[in-house]
Amino acid sequence: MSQPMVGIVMGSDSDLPVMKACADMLDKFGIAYEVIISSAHRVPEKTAAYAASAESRGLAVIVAGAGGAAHLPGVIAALTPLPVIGVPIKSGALEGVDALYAIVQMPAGIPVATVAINGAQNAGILAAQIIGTGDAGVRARVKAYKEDLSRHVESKNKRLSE
Ligand code: RP5
Repeated sequence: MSQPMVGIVMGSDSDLPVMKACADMLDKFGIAYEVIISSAHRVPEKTAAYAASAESRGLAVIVAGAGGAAHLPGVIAALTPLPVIGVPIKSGALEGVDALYAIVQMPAGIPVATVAINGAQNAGILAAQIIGTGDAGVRARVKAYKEDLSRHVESKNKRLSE
């Protein structure tokens, strides 16, 4: 098993069905990752220890997903120099808008790169793009992925004009 480059963290196992899309993208780009459940509220010490050790354990990027009062990405970002991507998870009465606001409205000095509500797929792509800045192989796979997207749109246009 190769050294994980991305830590995928989520507040609850109920977030797993959404966060799987991030893992699927990393699989596609050939990037090793680890997955853990660690809530900023239910297990704050575990979350702090995870964030504080992430850099020395060789991670390059952390993707953190949480719903509701979603403090997980921000707390992790406060405790690591690594880039943190936050995924607001749709849950409860406010359906993810609460999580979006909690994750995106970080104070100056502690950024979290926030994707859309349930946007775990984009979080995986963004993590690959960050890793790709220093890894030509990953960058080439991201490029190929984007070319595929554009071919897909063009094939739809072609069908429309037939
Ligand atoms: C958050 O509360 C989790 O990230 C999850 O999205 C939400 C609900 O958690 P569970 O009650 O399903 O464990 O902390």
